[in-house]
Amino acid sequence: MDSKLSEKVLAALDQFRIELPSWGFANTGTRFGKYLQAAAASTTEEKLSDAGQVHRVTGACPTVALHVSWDFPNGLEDARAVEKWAQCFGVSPGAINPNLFQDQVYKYGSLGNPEETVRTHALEHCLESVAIARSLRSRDLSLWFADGSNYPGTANIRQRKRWFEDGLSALHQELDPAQRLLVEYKPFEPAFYHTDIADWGMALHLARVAGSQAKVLVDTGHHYAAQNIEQIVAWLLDEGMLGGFHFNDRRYADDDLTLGSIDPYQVFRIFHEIRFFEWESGAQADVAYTIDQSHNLKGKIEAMIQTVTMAQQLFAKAALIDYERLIAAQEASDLIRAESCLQDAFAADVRPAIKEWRTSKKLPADPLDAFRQSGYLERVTAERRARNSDPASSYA
Ligand code: RM4
Ligand code: MN
Ligand code: MN
Repeated sequence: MDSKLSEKVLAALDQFRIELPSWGFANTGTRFGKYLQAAAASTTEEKLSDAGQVHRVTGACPTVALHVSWDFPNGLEDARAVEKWAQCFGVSPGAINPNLFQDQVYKYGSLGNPEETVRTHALEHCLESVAIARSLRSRDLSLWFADGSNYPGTANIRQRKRWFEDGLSALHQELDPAQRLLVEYKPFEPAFYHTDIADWGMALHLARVAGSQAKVLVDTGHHYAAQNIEQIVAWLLDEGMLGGFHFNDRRYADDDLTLGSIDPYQVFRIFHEIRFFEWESGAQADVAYTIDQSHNLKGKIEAMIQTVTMAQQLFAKAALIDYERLIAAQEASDLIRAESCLQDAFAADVRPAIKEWRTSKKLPADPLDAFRQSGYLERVTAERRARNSDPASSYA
């Protein structure tokens, strides 16, 4: 690769940060059960410790997204301890995710529940999450609602929409000026007939109604198989409404597989839309990149390192697209030349330039190998084995 191109890769990697999900280090499973891993983290301290390892070898993951019910079992009271562990393991708290799907009261929904007491309970949980975010100086409150119904006629869809509008607006009023609400959408699961926030149009509507600090969060697994995700990304960018991503890959539904394992060109096309927007607007897109994966079979820390490495590669490839050339080809409707701008960048081997970037930052040239050599996995496997032989009931 010539030096002009490798400079582009180095500059892109300097700007690329991706947040780790605390729940990605825990034993998670499918609705059929969990295969337990001896090394899985079960406390927040362990999750942050594992995240710290990923950041140590990649240098690209300084923050960790946290799930309130799993990481703050005593709510706000736990914030100081979480802050201390994060600091101790060299990471910072990232997005705060309220948990609005696990408590028994949420059987018929949270903000969309027909019972007012449950809607109030859900809002209070969100408000406490804002307080946690404030106390940890976290910018984003990241909301995913499992609300929906399983059978036609069983829910008042329009009424529930209005309950969501009211709840999110009330929540938005409690934000500090620099905080954001990210509204995630998902077409189905756990609800199988209707989901209250099923797609990006619904999330966009609710974010607009909630207030100016609310944006849309795109989870790459939360689309129908043939949907053009990068077009959604382009539209949200153009509307100033793209808040962030949950990255994962999938073959069928919300499979939460490691990024780029099935379709790396999909992720590249998303990065292309972002880079194209940045090139045209001259400003860096204010978008939070976060991983949201469930490592049922792969070793959790290794799967995370693999994901970060893949994300860096695909982001670096997108940074090689020649936008002047692309625009000229688009304007001339020279389809093959335009398409090859993307294909050439995707085909480039960016790995040597990425190694160069790592070395210049005093990071290991091969993060996975460095992790394997470190002995960390053997140590935590021995320490955690006994606890992990006892299947717990919660998702993470
Ligand atoms: C959902 C969604 C949320 C995540 C939960 C665990 O499908 O992706 O973002 O918090 O799973
Ligand atoms: Mn998600
Ligand atoms: Mn999901």
